[in-house]
Amino acid sequence: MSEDQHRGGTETVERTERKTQEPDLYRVVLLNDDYTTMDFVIHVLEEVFHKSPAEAYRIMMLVHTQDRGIAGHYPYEVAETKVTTVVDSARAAGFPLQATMEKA
Ligand code: TYC
Repeated sequence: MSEDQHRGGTETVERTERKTQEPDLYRVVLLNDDYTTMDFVIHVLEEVFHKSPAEAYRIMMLVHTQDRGIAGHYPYEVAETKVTTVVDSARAAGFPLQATMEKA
């Protein structure tokens, strides 16, 4: 028995936090437009967001019919880089495709 317990004192128990903190996540959202081709959006979803062809088609059609759709959830800087990659590659291909990020 410790000195504190023996004398009826209080004891502070310190424990090192073992769980690693999960980072805040951000949704990367693709927006619909009338000019970007469906094939280009599918290509972006496969190459930038690593979606399967079936999942890429599903998300593209969701954006096409609902005006927006989530491409994925990422930590802040990853989401930022993906938005830049999408917009830059769309511009390079001559498309107005837009992507944004928002806190999940
Ligand atoms: N609406 C476009 C078309 O009809 C296709 C499209 C889908 C564009 C998703 C952007 O994020 C988008 N060609």
